[in-house]
Amino acid sequence: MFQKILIANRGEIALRVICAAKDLGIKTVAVYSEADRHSLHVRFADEAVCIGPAKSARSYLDIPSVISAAEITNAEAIHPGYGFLSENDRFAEVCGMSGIKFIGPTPEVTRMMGLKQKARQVMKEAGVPVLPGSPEALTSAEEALDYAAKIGYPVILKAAAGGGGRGMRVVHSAEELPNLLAQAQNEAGAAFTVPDIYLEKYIGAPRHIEFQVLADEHGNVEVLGERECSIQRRHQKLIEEAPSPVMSPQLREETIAALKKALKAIGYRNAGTVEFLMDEQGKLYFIEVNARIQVEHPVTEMITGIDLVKSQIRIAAGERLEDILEGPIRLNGHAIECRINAEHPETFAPCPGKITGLNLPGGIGVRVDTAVYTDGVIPPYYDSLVAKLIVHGRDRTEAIARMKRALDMFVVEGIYTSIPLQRKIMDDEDFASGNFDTTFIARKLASIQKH
Ligand code: MV4
Repeated sequence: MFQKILIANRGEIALRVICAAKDLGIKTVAVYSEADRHSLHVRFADEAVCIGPAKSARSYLDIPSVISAAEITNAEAIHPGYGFLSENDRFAEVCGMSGIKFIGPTPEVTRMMGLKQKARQVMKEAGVPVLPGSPEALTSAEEALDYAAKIGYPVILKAAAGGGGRGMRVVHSAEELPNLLAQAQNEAGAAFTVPDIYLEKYIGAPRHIEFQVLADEHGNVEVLGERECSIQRRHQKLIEEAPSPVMSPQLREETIAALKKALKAIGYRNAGTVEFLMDEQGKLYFIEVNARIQVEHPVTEMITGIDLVKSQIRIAAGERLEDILEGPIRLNGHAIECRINAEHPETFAPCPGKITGLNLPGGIGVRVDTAVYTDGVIPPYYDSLVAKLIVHGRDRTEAIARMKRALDMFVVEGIYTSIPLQRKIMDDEDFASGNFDTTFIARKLASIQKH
């Protein structure tokens, strides 16, 4: 096992990795920007290195600064958290060249998963259902029109190197396709190193369901069930839960079997998430792989009892999944996470600032992952996540009741947060009955905000 690891991140996820390392008896090195000098990840790590100014391009995203910090502190491995350098294949490569273990997939796999059509192709070959689409990048409007005619409208244009919804265009008819293709190509050319665009069948009002995987360096893969992530606004998830209220045991088992085969074929290593869309018929279709630990990983931890971050570190140290997991994966009860953001409840504008008063909820079945404290400051330079409030119950009804009381007891003074919005969603009848999809927030926002 490693003696010392460096955490190339900040905020709640940096603290989360410090917790996992402490549980394993591993020393930790924090890195921080000048804006994060007084952050809890700096305070609770064994050592801390300032790596640059507030702007992340010159600190948390600066590969030479992060690598230097690892070298001067003799850290043997780097955990990238989520965001920042977590899916940067070049960073993983530089770690390797510097003799530092990157706690994540190999650079080759990260690169391949970043190319959406390539990922789609390997999934399809292993029997994971994918949407009908163009197998290669589109080379002309004529070619795109041919595919779209074959598949049937509506279709969606996506950037091969995109993700998270950037640069997508929905096409409803042949007339509008050439223009939308040109727009998508321009946008992708400006935003990504690979300008390619492909198309696939468009699903309106899908549910967003994702599967958590763990894979070791000996070719073993396990899938830890799914998460329901449909409650989102503009590609920012607000609420995640596990299991999905609409997943049947049979569909889960079929999907898990296909995913194990696919991930073994790819040579996937470490933790990862495989995203799917579910259509109105309840069919799942692969969309992309996230080769990192995700914000919403705690809901899976709560229903499996498995520490995913600790598992990541043990996998990177060469341990076998059978030794890490100690028996079959069991899905137990129901977990829900609310992302508490520093944002205006009506405009959603980020609201950084000083937290003048704070009460974190607790009690049975409640977990709070956060790096905030009274008189602490949320800086304007990074994302606006203040805390993740996670609850667990024997069933979904108990989990919702616990989320309501925990939100009621969650006090954050000095800044606006999404707590009031989350609390209202918990009272929504369609949320309670599990009757929702990715259009839920857009459809309900006006009426939710009125009450
Ligand atoms: C889609 C889709 C409908 N049909 N693909 C958005 C993020 C990116 N990961 C994929 N996304 C979508 N891909 C097809 N073929 C609808 C979306 C989508 C979406 C997906 C998941 C969660 C929220 C979403 C919000 C809008 C659109």
